[in-house]
Amino acid sequence: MTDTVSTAAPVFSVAQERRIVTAIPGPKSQELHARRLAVVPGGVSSTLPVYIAKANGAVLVDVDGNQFVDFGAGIGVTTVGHTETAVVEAAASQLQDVIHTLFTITPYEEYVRVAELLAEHTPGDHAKKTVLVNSGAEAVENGVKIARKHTGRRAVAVLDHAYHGRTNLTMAMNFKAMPYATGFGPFAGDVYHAPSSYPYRDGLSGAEAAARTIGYLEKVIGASDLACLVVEPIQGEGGFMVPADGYLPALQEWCTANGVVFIADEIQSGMARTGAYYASEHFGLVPDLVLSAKGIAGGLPLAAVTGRAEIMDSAQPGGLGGTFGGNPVAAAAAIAVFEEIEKSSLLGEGARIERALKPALFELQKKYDIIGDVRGIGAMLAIELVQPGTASTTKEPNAAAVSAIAAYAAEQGLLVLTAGTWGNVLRFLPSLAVSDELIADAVSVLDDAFAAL
Ligand code: PLZ
Repeated sequence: MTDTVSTAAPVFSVAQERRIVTAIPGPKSQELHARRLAVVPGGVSSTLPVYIAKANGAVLVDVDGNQFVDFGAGIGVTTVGHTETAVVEAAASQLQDVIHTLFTITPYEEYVRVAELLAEHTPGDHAKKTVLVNSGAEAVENGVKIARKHTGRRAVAVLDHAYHGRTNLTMAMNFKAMPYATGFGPFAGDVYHAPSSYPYRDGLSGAEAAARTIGYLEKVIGASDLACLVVEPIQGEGGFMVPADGYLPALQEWCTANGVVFIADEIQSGMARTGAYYASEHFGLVPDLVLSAKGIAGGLPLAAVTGRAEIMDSAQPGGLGGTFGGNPVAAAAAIAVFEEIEKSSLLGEGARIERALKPALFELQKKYDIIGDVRGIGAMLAIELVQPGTASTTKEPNAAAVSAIAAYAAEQGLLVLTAGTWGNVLRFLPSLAVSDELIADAVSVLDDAFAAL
């Protein structure tokens, strides 16, 4: 036994098990859904319209008493677990003290502490500074603002299959028009989409894919006009593609050599999800700017741009801010998340989850030939589904199978999320609180779902 491994079993207020007691959605959820349809626009959809009354650890409880094993964690937000005790206590205590002042009017310690923690835990040991904002998209917007100010250049480059948000600038940065951008233009200009590394589909080595990306950047934009390259080290909405070896370091090296700010969008891949604080670490990257959101505050809205002090300091006084950015309650929750990661050795949990889940997914792939690819790192794993008989040839996307499996799983009490440019990826991003038993249980549901296809 080593003293770095926590042996105290977490205590849960909800039994960590699936339990289905009604049709899905149940009668109370259906009633709520009817009310919702009258007052919430159709543009806001819900993957699984069961209305949640309680959540704890890796389990959601709906208003009808059904319990779901949550393999989505609110798209990678409740990484430390739903209603994690330390997060709840820190937020509750902060609510009693100060709820809001606006940091740019009268500051408070919690903001500074989060910036210190981010300086400590983002990759690299250079001097770093942080601005806190509300959402992932806002972090992307601010990263681009800062990079443009620092370089005096106009162009922004992103990669194919990327997802960066729903604001005007970030709509232009996403790969998929539908449903994120269609009809919502005009869009921000000077955004360029470069080819990415997608080993299952492009078959390129990291060096080959990097040469293709860099060739595009040099020809289509020209380094001297390029402010920043924004990259998700493991793409989230795109389908958890892990780039080929050497791809990301080559991009970073080219950016450094050409004065281009290298921005890692770690909004989905960060905060201990992959077994490292940031997925960048798996690739040996030291990004100029790192974007955090989602998992950073255990479920409260908070996001951050952390980066090299000299780049972050290029914005003029008053140039960065926002009413709720770095809200004291969200900041207190974030401090608790960082403490919890250390105290409960949560960096080991990503690897544990990968050990429990990934081999089981490879076993499913042996059984079901529509599983074309199994990929991901830590608690960020996915399978890409293709049409029967095409897994090693044309790899024709199979979105229908993904929808059918997600629907079957939901009826059995397992919430899984979809992803992918063609909607043909099932992604698994449970909270780090998910036990090996729940993972085995979820795999048996998936096995049944594939068998039932
Ligand atoms: N960058 C890598 O994954 C958010 C989108 C949910 P916000 N992804 C989930 C939805 O349907 O809107 C995301 C991301 C990456 C940026 C964002 C944007 O983060 O907090 O949703 O603005």
